[in-house]
Amino acid sequence: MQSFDEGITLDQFLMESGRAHSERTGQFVTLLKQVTLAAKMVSARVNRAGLAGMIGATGDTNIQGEFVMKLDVYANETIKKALEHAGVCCLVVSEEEEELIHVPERFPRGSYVFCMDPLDGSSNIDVNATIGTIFGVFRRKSPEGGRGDLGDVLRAGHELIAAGYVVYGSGTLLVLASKATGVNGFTLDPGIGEFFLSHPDIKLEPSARMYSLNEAYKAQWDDRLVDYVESLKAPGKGFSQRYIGSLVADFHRNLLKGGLFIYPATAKAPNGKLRVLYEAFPLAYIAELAGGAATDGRDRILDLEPTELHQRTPLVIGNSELVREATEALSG
Ligand code: P6P
Repeated sequence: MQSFDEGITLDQFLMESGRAHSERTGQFVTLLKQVTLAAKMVSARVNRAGLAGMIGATGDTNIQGEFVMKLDVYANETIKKALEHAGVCCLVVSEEEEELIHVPERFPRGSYVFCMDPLDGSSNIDVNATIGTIFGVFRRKSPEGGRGDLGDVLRAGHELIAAGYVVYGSGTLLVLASKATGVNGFTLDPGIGEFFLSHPDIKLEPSARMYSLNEAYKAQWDDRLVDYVESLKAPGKGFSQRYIGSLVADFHRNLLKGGLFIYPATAKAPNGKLRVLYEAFPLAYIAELAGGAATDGRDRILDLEPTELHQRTPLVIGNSELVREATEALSG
């Protein structure tokens, strides 16, 4: 593949991947290009949020009952607008909206379905902690050209054809995963507004000694989880603990350095807190392509079949060996 002085651009990579997906219509590559455009716009806004008065709640609450930060609203609208007119998808599912988002009649309806958390970790916005966008892409099941329906989204995670996330942190990095291309990371050069391939063919670091979960909830955990986490602290195990409180940031650190992330069922959240369609599914898809694993504490995440749009699940994700140990402890 040809590259500029700085390296391979995301556009070049996508054109290659279009061929790798033996894509006829070009819709898949166009969809990912539109996501890239939206990511650049959200990144610019996130980085100016403090100055642009975008920090702070709108005073509204979203369907999750969380205070909606202005950047959440901006990210949701920006990504929807980038997709709806491009003729690449028929439906969008967003954490920010209770119902299915149908592409308006005035636009052509494409072959794909886009599930997203437009701005994950938004409770960290006003403390300048890393936040991000998480997304998964299905090919529609309903007839081409139609509005699409719940059957296009309430389906097993292993039917995803691509997934990714963007972390808006010290830099902006987009991680893209598909069976044809594996897991690859692209870093934005804000000076020229282009993403460059910076993390080719990401694989989870095998010798992982990091665990990540919110231990403040320990009193609400299943006793088997208490025992398992305590076992990680045993002298000589060599584990360290990190918890940013932003799923996309905690996952990204583990993807690059190896580790185990757990958001378990608790007394307060008996089905966990994280959402199946636009948090657990995309990250589980990425983790498995990077050589890792993801379960709900018993079953493989990608085998789940949600019955509701905003269904929650416990999540155990990261290095295969650690996920296996934690899952055996939780379900044994
Ligand atoms: P807790 C952020 O609000 C979020 O949805 C995820 O990004 C993060 O992993 C989780 O909640 C943190 O939840 O209960 O530990 O504050």
